[in-house]
Formats: sequence, structure tokens, C-alpha cells
Amino acid sequence: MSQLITIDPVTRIEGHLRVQVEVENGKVKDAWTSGTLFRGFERILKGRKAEDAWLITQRACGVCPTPHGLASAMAIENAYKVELTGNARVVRNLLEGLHFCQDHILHFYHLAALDYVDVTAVAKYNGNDAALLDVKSMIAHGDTSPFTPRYNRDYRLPAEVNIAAVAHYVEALRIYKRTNEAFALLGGKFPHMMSAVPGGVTIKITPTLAAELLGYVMEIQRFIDTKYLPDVLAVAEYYQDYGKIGAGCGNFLAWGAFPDASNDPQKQLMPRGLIMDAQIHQVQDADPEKVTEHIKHSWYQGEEARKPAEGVTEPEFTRLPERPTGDDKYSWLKAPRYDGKPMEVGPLAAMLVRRDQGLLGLAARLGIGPSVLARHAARALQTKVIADSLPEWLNELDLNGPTFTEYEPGSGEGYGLTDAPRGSLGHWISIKDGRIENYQMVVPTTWNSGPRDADGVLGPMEQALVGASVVDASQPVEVVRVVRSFDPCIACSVHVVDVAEPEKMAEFRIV
Ligand code: NFE
Ligand code: MG
Repeated sequence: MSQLITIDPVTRIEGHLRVQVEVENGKVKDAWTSGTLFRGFERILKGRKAEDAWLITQRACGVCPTPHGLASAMAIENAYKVELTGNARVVRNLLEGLHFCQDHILHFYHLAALDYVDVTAVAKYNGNDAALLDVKSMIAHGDTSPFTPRYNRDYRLPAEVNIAAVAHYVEALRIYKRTNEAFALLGGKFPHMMSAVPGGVTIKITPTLAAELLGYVMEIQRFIDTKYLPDVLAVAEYYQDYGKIGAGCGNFLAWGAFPDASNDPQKQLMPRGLIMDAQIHQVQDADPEKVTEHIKHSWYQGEEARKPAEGVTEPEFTRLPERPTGDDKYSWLKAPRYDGKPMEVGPLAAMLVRRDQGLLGLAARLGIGPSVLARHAARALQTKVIADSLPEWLNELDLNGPTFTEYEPGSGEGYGLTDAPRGSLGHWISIKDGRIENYQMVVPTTWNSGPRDADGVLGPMEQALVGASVVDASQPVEVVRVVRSFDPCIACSVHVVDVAEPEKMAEFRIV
């Protein structure tokens, strides 16, 4: 007898994701991930000035506006053949680097850790740390939000490790704020990055500003070294089985990020490349021409898989089936494929493609493969690699050099590829006389959490769920641990499903 478990929405992620698993004999036999939020940006952008896209696309998401702004600027620069100055490249690396630090720290502590850390252990705290006493008092008053609701099962950390992790949860909020303060010095107040315009950046770094940034960077590095990495290792120690749970599709793609002076995608701090069939020692080149997006199981008109440059976004909501079967459409996410294959993207992909010795060494020591734990470890180690590069980028600046390259708006086609915190992000643009003819965004979570493709092959997150044990169907913590290890984000856009008439799309006039 199999049982269908529906989690809708999954909390502590960004946006609206419904996850369904069919469990038989305590194991997930089949899985469906449905993005239940429509992202209308590709339609909103049509006909607008190409130069406005970097600002508009940032609004797709409150979590990762910076990579969207950068990918958009890069797409326009690619279409107009604009070459960036060295300073523009470096300032963008700094912006993106600070963004990664805040995003990954936020994900571990405030989104994922509560699946492993039992906050209620603080009820027995007897010390005098003000933050922990606050949490203790919250628990005593029954006011446990934002730590609840949660599945109350399978907490394994000893009390003192739990208590320390809660203290770090609170400290991570302060580090998040400090990272955003540093970001604001370069890019304006998050989430409104204002300085990486098409053609370069609008900010010049002075020696005083560089010194101020360095102070922030040292604080962030200290937190990563003394709290974030040790806490991930503590979780790994007590949840070793998660080093074998949630393997996924075994294919990994990274467009890469953080170019050096050569601007060679293979030489970026996070290089471009891919891995097929879990052959982690065979990193191959990645070619954006091989990307298609399938829509057979997505709420868009038709069934034809298309390349992003020729992509269309014609929404056609049918219904959200109780349990998808056969040809059912069940998600707003398209299903991106590389050379016809589903690809996992994100820190694990980026660090495997980088052949990062820290990650490979740790995985060998812990005896783990692609898994829930590997994703958390890769994310933490990636944060460290990036944070440790921030001072080097500051040193690369030519304080008196130019930051912007003049260009003439016109016509052309281009794309911008980067790796965002959640993985490979691509913006494809086609411009006619300065106006957008077509715009397609293929975002990280579309890769990871997209539905089945035209051949019925499950998306990476769906594949990661299959095989996971579920001990108690009323508290399926194993399922959300797998899901959150990807740090999914279904964000953005407006809800356009009309609640009064759920079968119909609401109509909006964009002014
Ligand atoms: Ni909305 Fe994002 C990141 C991008 S989408 S959070 O990182 O690009 O998965
Ligand atoms: Mg898209």
C-alpha cells in the first residue's frame, strides 16, 4: 500500500513550492515538485528598453536580486559587444561575493538548520548570554515563532551543541546585517542593487572605502571560520546517514562566476563546466547552446522544448492535479535540460566543477557522496572560498582607473551566464532598436526543482527525493531535509491565479 504525502507550501524556502511524495514500505517511490507561483517577468520585459532589464529583473526575487541584475547587464553587454573595464569586473565580483556570503549564511542558519537544531533545548539554558536568555524566555511564553512550525522529530544534537547553534543563529542575523551594510557601500541598500549598470559600475572605490570594506570582510571571515563551518561539521557528525540520502540526478552544471583578468570562463574563481553520470573526476566544458527548456508538464501552451534564445512564455494554467499522472501539467516551472539531461546546479555543482580540494577531501574523510550533507558542506566551503577572495579583489582595483564603458544602444542578441548562490543562472535577450524583443531567464531553481521533461524524466530534486526513507508520514522531516538542501527559491512576480475562479488566469495591465 502506498501513501501520498503532500507538503504545500514547504516553509523556510523562498516562494511557493508544493512537494508530493508517494511512500511505499517507508521509502519514497515517486515524487513531484510543483512551483505554484507564476513568474511573469519574461512577459513584462517585452517591448521595454533593454537598459531597464537589469533593474526590472532584480525584482524577480527578494533573495537573489544581485545575480539577476548582473546576468541581465552581462546579456546586454554580450549583445552590444561591450568590454568591461577591470574595475567594473572587480566591483561586480565584490558585490556578488558579499551577496553569496549573506545568502549562504542565511540559508544555513535561518532556513535549513532548524531541521537539525532543536531550539527547545534552550529552555534548560543556565548561562548569561543575553540572546539565549531571550530565546529561553520566548520558549517559556510559548512564543516560538520563527522557530516553529516544524516537524518535531529526529533531533540528534547534544544539548550543548543545540544551544551553541541557537546562539549562532542569533549571531548570524547580525552578520547578515553587517554583510548587507558592506554590500550597501558598493551597491546601495539590499535588495535594490543600484551600481552594476550595463557597461560597468557606477561606483569608484576610494582607499577609505576599501579599508572600511576590509573591516567588514574580516568580521564575515571570522564568523565563517569559527561558527558556520564548525556548525556544518557538527551536523555532519550527528547526521552521517544524510551523506548518503538525497543523491539526485548525478549530473552537475555550473556556468561559473567571479572572472579573473583573463575573463576566461574556465578560469573564474568558480569555473564553468559540467559533470555527467556522477563521474566527478571528469569535468567537461559547458555550452549554453545545449540548453533547452521543456514544458510538457508545465503550465505553458504546447509541448515543444525550446532553446532559451527562442523561448516563449505563454502561460496556460490547466489545473493542479491531486496527484499528477501521465501527461498532467503540474508546475509553473519549466524543465531545463542540458543536452537533454536534467542537471543539478548550486554550490555542490560549482564546487565539484571547481574540483575544490577542501570539498573533495572532506567528502572522502566523511565517506559521503552527492547528498544532503554534501550540499550543505559545499555551500559552507564555497562561502569560505569566496569570502577569502574578497580582500584579493580589493587589491586588484585600480583606484584611479575607469569603471564604465560607453556604448550605443541598438540591436543584437546575447546572453549573460553566471552562478548565483543557488546555481547556474542565464538571461537571454534579443534587442531590436534598443527595445526588448524577447527575454528568457533560466534560473537555478528552475534547473533543480523543475518538473518532468517530455520523456517523463524526473527533475533533479524529484530524483533526490526518490529512495529517501520516511519514518513517520505525519512528520516527514526527511523530505524537507532533502528539499531544503537545494535552497530552493520559487520567488518573484505576482500571483496571477484568480482565487475566485481558480481555473482562470487573472488579467493584469502592466503600466
Ligand atoms: Ni530567487 Fe536565485 C539564486 C537566482 S533562483 S534566489 O541564487 O538566480 O534559484
Ligand atoms: Mg524562465
